[in-house]
Amino acid sequence: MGKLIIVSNRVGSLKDTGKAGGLAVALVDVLRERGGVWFGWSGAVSDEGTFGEFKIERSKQVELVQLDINKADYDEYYAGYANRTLWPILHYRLDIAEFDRPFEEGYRRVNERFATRLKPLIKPDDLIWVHDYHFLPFASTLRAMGVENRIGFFLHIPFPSPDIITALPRHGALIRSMLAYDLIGFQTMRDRNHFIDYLVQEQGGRVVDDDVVSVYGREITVRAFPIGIDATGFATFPDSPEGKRQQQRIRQAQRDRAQIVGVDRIDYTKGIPHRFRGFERLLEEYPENRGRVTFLQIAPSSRSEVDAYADIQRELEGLAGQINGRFADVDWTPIRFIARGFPRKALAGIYRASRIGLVTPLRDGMNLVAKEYLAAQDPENPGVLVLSRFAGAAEELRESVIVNPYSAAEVAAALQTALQMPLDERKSRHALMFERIVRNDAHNWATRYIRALGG
Ligand code: ADQ
Repeated sequence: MGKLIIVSNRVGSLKDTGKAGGLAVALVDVLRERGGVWFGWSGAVSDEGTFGEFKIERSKQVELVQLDINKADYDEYYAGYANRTLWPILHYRLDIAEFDRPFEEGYRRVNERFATRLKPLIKPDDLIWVHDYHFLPFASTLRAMGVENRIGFFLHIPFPSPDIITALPRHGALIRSMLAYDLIGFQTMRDRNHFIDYLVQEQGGRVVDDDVVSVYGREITVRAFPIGIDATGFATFPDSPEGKRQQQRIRQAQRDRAQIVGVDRIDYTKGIPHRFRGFERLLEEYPENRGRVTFLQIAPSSRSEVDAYADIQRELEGLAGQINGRFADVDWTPIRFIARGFPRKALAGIYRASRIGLVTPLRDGMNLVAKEYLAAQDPENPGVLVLSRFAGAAEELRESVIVNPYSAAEVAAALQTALQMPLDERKSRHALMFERIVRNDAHNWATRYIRALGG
């Protein structure tokens, strides 16, 4: 059996410092099981590290191999094509996507350089698993260098319908380059179906078997692999000292008020301003909640070098101020907005102390916060998940209260339903979903994918 090679933009860590998500931990686990390499960008921008030595970290059959990129790569590949072109398009935001020839050029260049640097590390029986939108053409670059190994791809973010993808200049060449993979995985059936529709409508593909598409003389497996979290592990975090401390702080400050919680990276896809308006509508239309319900939004900034992100924090501060100004009382602040991250165990305590998890992205590949919120609940007295229909997680978490995040009225009504939900119903809904996220946890997800790839 050959080793496993994982390629992704950022590489996980070998030490579980409590900051890494369950996903990185699960991938290191599967790398340990068969021996492997995790290959990607170091996160550093420099001219020396770009063509020179790798940064290598080794422990127990696993090697992390990292490479720097230079300033032009950062601007064109990372901040450019990945985050200003592909990220918005794949999240259905044609209106803010930027198309720029140097971005495409930088994207191709970094894919080629990374493939060239990886090539000498590949042995004939190795399995190669490439992750996410940063590396769509990676396999085709490897194939051009003569690599014949099994190569799989998994997209962590949505894949929209052909109507949207075809608005991307030169989409034909880009998507065609993906056909060098043997297995292409998506988060949901919806994404998978969109991709197959695209192949059929735009590239002359033909579905030959359940999950197999024949296109340009190759057969490619296209399947949904909904990603999971380490649900059993996360379920123990609220009872850790840090988890308990957060619960205590919240209970002391909130007394018997019900807390609604939102946790996101600041990103226009997460629908945070819409969520604030939904909460405002709750206070308007269901005034019995005034003084009794609070909303805590935790949202550290991300990708602030991209213009579309820079303004969101200010918008949220403005909205919170406005809503608080309108409804607050001497002993009650309706919205608390915290613009920084929390360690995972603290986060678990915050989830546990919250009566509602409010997860309302406008588009999301999966959304792991929804699953973490469920995992952190007390099964004897669980809170309620209010979940956007546009999160990939909505395909699996059908017992949550599903909403249209664009409608403030619908979000308000869903919050009211959740606030009034009787204990029995909360318990039965939670039990069904918890069982499902335990069964399909991060480790199982990775194992199923690798098996499908031929491992
Ligand atoms: P993201 O867009 O980053 O991931 P998500 O799935 O919600 O979104 O994962 C975010 C992770 O970061 C969670 O583990 C969460 O706990 C953590 N996090 C977020 N805000 C935090 C905060 N304030 N403090 C501490 N931790 C915080 C992309 C796709 C998703 C897909 C994942 C995995 O956009 O749709 O689910 O990859 O495939």
